[in-house]
Amino acid sequence: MSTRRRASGAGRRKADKPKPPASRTAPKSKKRSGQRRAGRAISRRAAGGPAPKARADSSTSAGPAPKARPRLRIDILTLFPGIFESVFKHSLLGKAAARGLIEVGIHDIREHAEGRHKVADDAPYGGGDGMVMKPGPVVRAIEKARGEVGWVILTTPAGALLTQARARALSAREHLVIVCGRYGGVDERVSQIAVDEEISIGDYVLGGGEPAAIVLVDAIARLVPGVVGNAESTIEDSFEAGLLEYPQYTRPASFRGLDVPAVLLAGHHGDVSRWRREEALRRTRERRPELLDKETAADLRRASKKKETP
Ligand code: 6GU
Repeated sequence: MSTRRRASGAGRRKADKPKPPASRTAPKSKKRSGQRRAGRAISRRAAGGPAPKARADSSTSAGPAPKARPRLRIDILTLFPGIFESVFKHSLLGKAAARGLIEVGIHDIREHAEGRHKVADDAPYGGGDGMVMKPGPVVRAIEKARGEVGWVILTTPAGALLTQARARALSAREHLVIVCGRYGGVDERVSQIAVDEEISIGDYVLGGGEPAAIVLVDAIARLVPGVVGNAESTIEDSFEAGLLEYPQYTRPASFRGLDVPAVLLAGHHGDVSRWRREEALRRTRERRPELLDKETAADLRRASKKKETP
């Protein structure tokens, strides 16, 4: 279905998720079925078709990890590889890696820089603060890491906002390459030549893309089948239903004068579900009203009406 377009000159469309409107390189197209980088033979699937379904389910069973192919490989390209060491060792991801579900590689972009000093950044043309990552080392690092099906993501505050839906889609891929941009930015030609998608983790500016990459990997990894114990637990998360999560309680039933809501102690599953849904809606309305689409707003009205007329 997706006809791969050979990028003419610098024009290379971001497949899948286009860059935010600022993009000058992306020709307008309603279709998300995308094309990838120019001049590279790629599989249909990699060419921006629907993300691959999770692979055959033989490895989800409990017990010692099957040491076959991991479900997801993630390669991170950075100027600061040390940042990732302890983070990934001490997280959910560390355990997933130990069980062979996810494989993570950290790569120093500077290794692809030239000259005795291995310079990987330079002052911006046109002036301004900060240093800009040079295109050569970044593109070479990407080309070495991405293989045949690697989906290349650049972390940048100028990217499209990360959402739970986006994280879920990315978790179904088999190989992600995450390039950590730095504060001053990355030469735009890197995106034109070798990046499939630019992602931001929120409307604030970080000193570098590394913390964003950690956030991204965490959000994606826990959605890979088998990483979080109970598959249902990720389905009930905040945002999966488009709502914030309902309040949770554990023992003791009374703490410093605050009691756990009686409905949770009574053991009536239907009542508990209803209560949770109402609480999730109430919280969302109070804290993040923009998350409520028309449909949920209607639900919310129904829920609060029921409350008023018992
Ligand atoms: Cl991905 N990078 C940087 N430097 N700042 C950010 C960001 C990314 N997302 C939000 N702020």
